[in-house]
This record gives sequence, structure tokens and C-alpha cells, in this order.
Amino acid sequence: MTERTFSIIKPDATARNLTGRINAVIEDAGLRIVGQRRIRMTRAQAEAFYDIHKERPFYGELVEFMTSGPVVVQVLEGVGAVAKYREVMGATNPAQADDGTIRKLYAVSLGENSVHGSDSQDNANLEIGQFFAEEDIVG
Ligand code: 3AN
Repeated sequence: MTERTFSIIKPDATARNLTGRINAVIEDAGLRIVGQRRIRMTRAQAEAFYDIHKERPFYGELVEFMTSGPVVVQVLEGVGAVAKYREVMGATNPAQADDGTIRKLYAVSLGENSVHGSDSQDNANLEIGQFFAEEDIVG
């Protein structure tokens, strides 16, 4: 079934000019970029986005990192997009990511791991709604 998922190209990747190369991996995997915007995340946006990790020891560091430079927020569309993008991203820790995945290719560390992708359809819908109006998604 055609689904939509939410993606972020994180500050470590935009700093190294990797947006185009990451988008090529996404598109080569058969996912279509149907919404995309380069933004500077506000602290409030980052805190709200990572609210589920509020109690984790790395929360402060994560919010700092996500507001440290530009990010590219995206809506990706395709058959089984949520699971497919998780596969294309690779494991959270780049040391454990499979060959050919975005994190294996480009991530710096567990924290600076180049991309975010929604982990369920419910979260995808919520996350898309945090950053996109429906009219800015063109399928
Ligand atoms: P994923 O992004 O693969 O869904 P989550 O949801 O467990 O992984 O973590 C969200 C983000 O928090 C990760 N992408 C990473 O940037 C950061 N993170 C997760 N675990 C750690 C950790 N142990 N130390 C520092 N940052 C972490």
C-alpha cells in the first residue's frame, strides 16, 4: 500500500553538503520526495519532536544537535514507505548499519547519524503534521 513517512536530513549531513547524495539513495530505493523544506529547527520544535525521549540521558544533547544547523524536513511516499525508509536508513548506530544504507555511508556517530525516519505510520502522520501543511505535499 502507498504510504507516507517523515524524514529529516540532520545538521551533520547538511554541514557536509550531503543533501543531494542522501536524496539519491532515497530515490534509488523507490521512494518519492513529495514534500521538502530546508529549515532551522527552533528549540521548541526540537523539544516537541523528541518529547518521547525527554527522560533519556541524551535528550539535551539531541535537542542541541538538532538546532545546531540547518535540517531538511521531507515527506517520502511509496509502497510500504515507513518500513522501507527504516531499511534504507540503516541501524541507529552506524557501526551496526548494513552496507549501502544512508547511516553506513554517511553517519558520524550514534548521535550524529545523518537522518531521521518515522518508526510507525501513526508517528509518521504526527511528525508530518508538525512540519507540513497538506497543500505543501505534492504527490
Ligand atoms: P532512530 O533514529 O533510529 O529511530 P531512536 O528513536 O532510538 O533512533 O533515537 C532518536 C535519536 O536519538 C537518534 N537518531 C540519535 O540521533 C539519538 N540517540 C539515540 N540513542 C542515543 C544515544 N545513546 N546517545 C546519543 N544519541 C542517541
